[in-house]
Amino acid sequence: MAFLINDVELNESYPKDFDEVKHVGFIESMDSHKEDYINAMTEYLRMSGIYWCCNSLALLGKLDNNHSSIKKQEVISFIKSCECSNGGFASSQNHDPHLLYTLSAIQISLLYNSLEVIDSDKVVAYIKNLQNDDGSFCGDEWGEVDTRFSFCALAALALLDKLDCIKEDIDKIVNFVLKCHNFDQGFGSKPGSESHAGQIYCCLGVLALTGNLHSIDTERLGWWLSERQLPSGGLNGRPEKFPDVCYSWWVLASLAIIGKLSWINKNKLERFILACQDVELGGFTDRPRDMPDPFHTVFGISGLSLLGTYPRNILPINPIFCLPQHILPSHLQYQTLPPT
Ligand code: GRG
Repeated sequence: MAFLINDVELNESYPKDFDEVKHVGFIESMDSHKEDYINAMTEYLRMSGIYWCCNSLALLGKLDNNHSSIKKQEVISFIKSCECSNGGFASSQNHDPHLLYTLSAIQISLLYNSLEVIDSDKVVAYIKNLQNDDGSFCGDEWGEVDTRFSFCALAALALLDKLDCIKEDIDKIVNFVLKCHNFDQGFGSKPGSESHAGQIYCCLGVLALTGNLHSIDTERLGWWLSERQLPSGGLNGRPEKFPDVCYSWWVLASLAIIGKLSWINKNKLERFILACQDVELGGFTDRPRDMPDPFHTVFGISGLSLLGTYPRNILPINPIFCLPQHILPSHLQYQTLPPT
């Protein structure tokens, strides 16, 4: 009986060299599409979109106000315009505030060395208000609970140096995350939900930020994560799924946090990521020959940064915060597990 694997075949014509100039051009071109249909359709995630773009440029050392077409003052004014009366940030003006966009707003402010644009006391009040009795967090006032939001809440507080404000709740926050820990050692979005690499990254982030990485079996989790690598070298987010360049971040950052980055074949993953570049437009696609977008571009570049295998000018990235290491002061260099 033949086994069918959901994978892609890499062919010799796919790109092998990192085209930095094209990627910078692709990201900067996002700024000139303001009247486009796609731009209007992605208003609901604009703040995160700006974070993906700015982080991509920053990792390439190109988030320089004088040289980039993305202007610092415009971005900072945009962030300010999305601040809501309850302290949270919306994706765009006239949208509801959400933890996802609150974290993105903080990340962009840090990338521009402008954290003062964020009223941290108001953000703390906003985040505390979204916490539930069982330690979980809602993403917004409409009540969806997900381990992504536990991570967004803790990462936002950590970046603002305000984790102390919830110190009496840390145990229940961690307990909720551990309730989402599955028999296969992965984590899901809620108790009983299927393990998924994206949720694993979020849960490991919470455990790392609270000093609780010792409470899970990282050897077996390392197995689950390294089994995400397919014959093409690409990574999927859970069993039976196709590879996608974004898992070069979610899986690899998770492996980095638990000190097991060497448990996958780095050369094969690098080959897969490079094959996902769009040679004409620049940017990265989910799989070879699809359409590039800022989401897959930032996670392609971030994955290459973590791999550190290719002689290129991608700056080292922090596996918890998904920001360039050099912009994070020493109190934000949270401990990950030593390599094994
Ligand atoms: C600071 C990097 C950073 C993140 C903030 C929002 C967030 C915290 C984390 C998201 C983690 C997550 C759940 C990532 C997965 C995203 C994704 C590609 C989901 C697709 O899910 P499916 O089911 O795809 O459509 P598969 O690949 O499973 O078929």
